[in-house]
Amino acid sequence: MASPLFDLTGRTALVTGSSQGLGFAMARGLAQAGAAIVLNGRDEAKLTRAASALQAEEVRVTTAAFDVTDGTAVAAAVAKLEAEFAPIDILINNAGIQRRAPLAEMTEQQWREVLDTNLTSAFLVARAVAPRMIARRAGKIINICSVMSEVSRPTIANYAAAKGGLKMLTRAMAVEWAKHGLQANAIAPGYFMTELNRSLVENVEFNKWICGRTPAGRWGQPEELAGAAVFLASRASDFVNGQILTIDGGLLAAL
Ligand code: GCO
Repeated sequence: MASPLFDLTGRTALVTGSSQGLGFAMARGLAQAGAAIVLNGRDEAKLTRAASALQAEEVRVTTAAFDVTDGTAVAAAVAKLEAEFAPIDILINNAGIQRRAPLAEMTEQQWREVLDTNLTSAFLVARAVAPRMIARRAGKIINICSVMSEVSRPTIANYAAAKGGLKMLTRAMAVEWAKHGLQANAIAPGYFMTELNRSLVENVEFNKWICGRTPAGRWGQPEELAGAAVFLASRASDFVNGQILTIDGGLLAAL
């Protein structure tokens, strides 16, 4: 029997980029703790499949297909959800992409696409959701950072810059919104088996390096983020603000 501290019954969570991967795994974890779920993505077919999977587990779920980098679309989608589905109590800013390239060869488009999707979107969605949370004097915002909020590696300067910025945006949200009863925190995953990392997992040399570089000696599984998401979405974290909870098998602890 889970402690009532972690019970999300009666709460509604919007998870961006949640038709698959880490976003879907966290959405499912919140649902298993009792939350109603809004799945977001741009591919309606993927969203429908993801929603069906949750409905099969008797989850109250809806989908909202909108581009998290388009402020007008974000504002309209959030207004519609609040009016027609439920007030958004929990926001997980998870949407993220990768456009890998050596920095000196990186195109402006590769830079801007990653910064827009991985950083600016968190600002745009939080800006749409937070005023309503402030009016209700309660809300949980969870930004999905990365170990790349702290370190980088060649070919992902755009991703590391975005995730570093997202760490500081998380703290900025906490500083401005904690007095209104909101808690803004972040989860920083290490290397997880996702579609975004398929090319890395399938690269024998990179796979060997990651398993050696990570004290746990393996890649993370998406469902291993659910516990941290439930904690930061629940009453158990009501006095936690501006924190980055790293889930990386010990990677950042090791030289
Ligand atoms: C890469 C990976 C990483 C991971 C993750 C680690 O190219 O090194 O895509 O960026 O996705 O962000 O937390």
